[in-house]
Amino acid sequence: MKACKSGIDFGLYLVTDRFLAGGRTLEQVVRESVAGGVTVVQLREKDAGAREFLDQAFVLRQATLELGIPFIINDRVDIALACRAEGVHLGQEDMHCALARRIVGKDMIIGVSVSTTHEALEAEADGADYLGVGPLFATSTKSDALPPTGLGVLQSIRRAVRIPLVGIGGINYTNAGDVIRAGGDGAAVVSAIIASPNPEMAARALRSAIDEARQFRDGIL
Ligand code: TZP
Ligand code: MG
Repeated sequence: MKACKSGIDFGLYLVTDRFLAGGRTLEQVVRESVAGGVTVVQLREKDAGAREFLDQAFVLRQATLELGIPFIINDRVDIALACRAEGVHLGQEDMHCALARRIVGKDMIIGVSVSTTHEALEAEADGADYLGVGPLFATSTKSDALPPTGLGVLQSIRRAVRIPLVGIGGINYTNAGDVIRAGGDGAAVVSAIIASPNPEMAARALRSAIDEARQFRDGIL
């Protein structure tokens, strides 16, 4: 595993979507998926107002503290600060990373979504701690997702920057190992875990594919 400033293991990065949780609470799905091997949790709320977002953020902040798992807030620097999350994740249309860095200080983790090497270099120069790269494969989870980049973009970005890379978009247990072999430090998933009837087993299958690919990469297998 590559060390980063925070020591975070980005191996299996869960991004939430409460509309895919099928009547279960996000807290329940998060707890089960962490039992199966999720290493980071990001709260992503695209339709919630600030209060609803904050209510959910406080619930998952408490759960992730109890579970010892880093907690990241999607889009909203203010909510990340308010709930004392470990990090905030910014897209290309969110607050610029450099400005967010000035607001959150040097210790908060900032992740940036990128789909090109140019965006990756810019985000790294602006102080990003890790990058979400994708969508790598076709996904129906994000309505405004760009066309899939394929793994070639991840390989190119791996050669261009030093910070950790997390692949995202259409990842499941059959292709998660490919993401690691292409240079990813981890794989971020939404539907493969959140929409699963058994989030713990889904996470376990993903983790075992990721761990095996990491062991190959690190020359252990
Ligand atoms: N950003 C790029 S693709 C995506 C996000 C949030 C959605 C990924 O969802 P899934 O279900 O893992 O394909
Ligand atoms: Mg965003």
